[in-house]
Amino acid sequence: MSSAFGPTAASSSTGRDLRFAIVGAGMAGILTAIKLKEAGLSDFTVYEKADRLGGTWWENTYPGLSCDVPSHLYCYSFALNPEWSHTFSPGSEIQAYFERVASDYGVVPFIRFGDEVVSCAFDNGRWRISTASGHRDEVDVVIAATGVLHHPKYPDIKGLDSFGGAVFHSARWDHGVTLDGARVGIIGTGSTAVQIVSAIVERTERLVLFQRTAQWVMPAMNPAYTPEEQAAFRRDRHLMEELRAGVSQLFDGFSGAVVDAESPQMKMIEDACLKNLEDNVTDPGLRERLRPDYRAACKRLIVSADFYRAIQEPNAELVTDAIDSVEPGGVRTADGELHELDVLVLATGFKVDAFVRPMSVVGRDDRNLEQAWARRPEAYLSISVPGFPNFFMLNGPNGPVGNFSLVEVAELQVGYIMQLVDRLRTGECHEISATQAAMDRFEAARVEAAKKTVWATGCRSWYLDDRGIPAAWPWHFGRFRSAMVAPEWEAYELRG
Ligand code: N01
Repeated sequence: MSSAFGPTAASSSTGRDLRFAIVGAGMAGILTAIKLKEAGLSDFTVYEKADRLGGTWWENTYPGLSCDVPSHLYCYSFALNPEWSHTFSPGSEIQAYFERVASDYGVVPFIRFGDEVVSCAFDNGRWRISTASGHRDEVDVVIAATGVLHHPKYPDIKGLDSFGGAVFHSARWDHGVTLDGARVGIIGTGSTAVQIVSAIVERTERLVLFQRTAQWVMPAMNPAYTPEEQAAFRRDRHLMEELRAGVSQLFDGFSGAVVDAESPQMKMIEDACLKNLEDNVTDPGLRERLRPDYRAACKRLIVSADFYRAIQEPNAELVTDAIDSVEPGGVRTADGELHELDVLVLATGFKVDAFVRPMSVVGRDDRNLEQAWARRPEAYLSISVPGFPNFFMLNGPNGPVGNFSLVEVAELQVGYIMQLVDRLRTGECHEISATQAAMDRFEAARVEAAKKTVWATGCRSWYLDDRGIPAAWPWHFGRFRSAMVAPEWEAYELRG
């Protein structure tokens, strides 16, 4: 089979044999495995620390989990799925999809489950890999597909450990804890908390949502596909392609809006969110407490059909007083009130600047990634770090993150990385990494552009780095697509 990404290693019968390690068997790792195999580069192992593939979709099992990117876009372009149940299908369906595709494309046997890569060291032209179990490997190329929203961020709240009921992070959901008839508190109002609130409010005796910052909520219906629609998708793949192209275009429009805070499109998004609030929250006091005091889409935009309905249920309470402490009986707020609870859910987000860490990565001249990232994580086009040859990242630092399909992003990145790999495979060079000059130029332009995005208009969000600058691709998504078509070779140092 030939690759969809132009001339590949598969076309060269005289090329070098390369061995690869893929780190992570989530959406991006499975994708990479499929593309390597398609290109005839079958000497690879996918290292996965969990016992199952799926990454974030395997780890997150909270009630209401779904993807706020429509399913026909949040799937591989080469494995469209006529069976999606909804516009925004639930997480369990997405997990099943990745498992089925991995199986259909024959990459499951390549995965080493339950073994975490703890270190990668570049030595004499190859990467030495060590895992937690003591397993060793030596490879020519490492492709890190370790995800972004991966390490739970626990809040630093006085007395949290003293809570007498069940307490857990949203990404470590404890399904042994009953919610039916319980008094449940949720800390956080991000995409996760909003999905949980909508899913569980009716089961609880009382639901208390602790809001530090109000959110803009974009309304979006989530209709189920009818059996007739699914049958039509099965019969005619073009229908899915058309649907996907339409949704992709909508997201392109969104990307154009968010990178230009003053654009008319941004105004339309803000108006739609505002209308959602005005039309759907009846109590004026509650409406004011739900009204954000910053620009729409400055934080990651919440997409929800039913959050406002859920928070207006008679057993739901929105608490906007700051949390003072947690006590055995519940959460005490700054006004002195104790909110008595049986269950406390920490929907407090993720440490987003870890990327491949805590894996130790030692590049050329014994320089490690901690040193290279001493200021903050940086990578040329979010893929390659100077001095770390043949080490490529998917969804690495400063890539497109804001309400896009990360599947589309990863597919574009894999296509690009395959072209870097081709240079190695054909023997044109033995080591390839971005130059420091290219990295610096890219980063300087990125930071300047990031300052003009809506993410930089004054709010707290996980998009912002330690300087308050958005750590994201700050241009239109079309520019990302163009950048991924082919490497600019002068940005790379090719050795050997
Ligand atoms: O996390 P978040 P998330 N006291 O970081 C609050 C993706 N995702 O898990 O806003 C009180 O967005 C914090 O308050 P504030 C998506 O990319 C996708 O919800 O900082 N509150 C905030 O409200 C998303 O953006 C889907 O003032 C505290 C919340 O916790 C990303 O995951 C679904 C606090 C954290 O929000 C992360 O979303 C779900 C404290 N000490 C998630 N500390 C899709 O549908 C934190 N907070 C694709």
